[in-house]
Amino acid sequence: KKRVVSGVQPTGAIHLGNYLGAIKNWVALQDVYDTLFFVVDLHAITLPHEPKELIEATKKSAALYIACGVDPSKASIFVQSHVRAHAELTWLLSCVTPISWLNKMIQFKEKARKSGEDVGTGLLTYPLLMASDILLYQCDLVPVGEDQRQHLELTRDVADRVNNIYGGKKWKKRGGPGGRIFKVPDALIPPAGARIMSLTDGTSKMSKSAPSDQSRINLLDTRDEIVRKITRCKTDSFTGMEFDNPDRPECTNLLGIYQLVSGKTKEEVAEEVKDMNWGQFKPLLADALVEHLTPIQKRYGEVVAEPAYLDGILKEGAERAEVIANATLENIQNAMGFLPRQ
Ligand code: AQP
Repeated sequence: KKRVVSGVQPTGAIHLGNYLGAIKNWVALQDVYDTLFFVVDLHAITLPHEPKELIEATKKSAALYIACGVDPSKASIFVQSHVRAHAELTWLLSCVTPISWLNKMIQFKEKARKSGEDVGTGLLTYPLLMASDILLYQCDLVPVGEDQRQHLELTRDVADRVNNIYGGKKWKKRGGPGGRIFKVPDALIPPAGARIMSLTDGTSKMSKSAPSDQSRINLLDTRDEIVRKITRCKTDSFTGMEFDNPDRPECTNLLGIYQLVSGKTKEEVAEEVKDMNWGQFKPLLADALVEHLTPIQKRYGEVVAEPAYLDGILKEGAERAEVIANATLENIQNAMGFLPRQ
């Protein structure tokens, strides 16, 4: 089976964008691929954070993966920091990656601009932690949204560079088995329409870090919160509802959300809503969201009510991940000339 890895940062509440753009797709992937899904807590400290919130968000994220349908009997679910090889490999990769490659990363430039002068080094080297997340598992495919494409390209370049410098015959000469150190992964492009936009601005993505909670639906929002957010979300003065009108980004976004949570096709939705006005469409969307999220919230309640169950899953997941990750780490350490520990 081909292998797929992916993760979400525990930096705040998991929202509808994370769910429709990532976690919901994992549920389909776990039936086809060998999958590892982790809570990427090491990534969550690149910007200043509150330790108490991190530990809570980490537990919450893992519980939500399961509540959304990620099945621990099919996929390995674990916390990134529990597998130490992630941090160790990042150091090794940082020593073979030119700084100029990292300086080119658009996300770094944007986040550094917002954070000012005291921005941590981790924000620059973040893509190498992501490269470690992927390369440690010798995975074939990585589901990536548009915003992560550049980071995956970097991962591929770093893998090629390590394979060229330390792999193959050179590695054999150093006493290693030779061959390739890292598998070079490909992007798995998520299904179309999976980019969910803000409820207050249809041209910017729904995001955990946006200051206003009104801009997103969190997976654990109550019925009242969902209804209130949908009632207040940005609209326009056109009549009728339609997809893909460039002057109506909010309309396209909300219809897209409705399509994904109702399980209908785009054509079915377009036909159903074409003569509606916003006042008719909004309650339809709010109801569909509540109906879709209620079973997830119920399952979430059951998972968090049994902490030992979640602990057990995370322990098992980390143990399985560690076997694969440590084998890769050992290979690259040997190839780089580190004295093996006896
Ligand atoms: N709005 C979105 N639509 C579709 N997919 C989205 N993802 C995030 N936002 C949307 C996907 O969720 C996964 C987890 O991403 P992450 O935890 O690395 O966070 P992020 O991509 O930086 O986005 P967030 O969650 O909103 O956080 P901030 O506020 O930091 O930008 C990824 O697969 C991502 O594509």
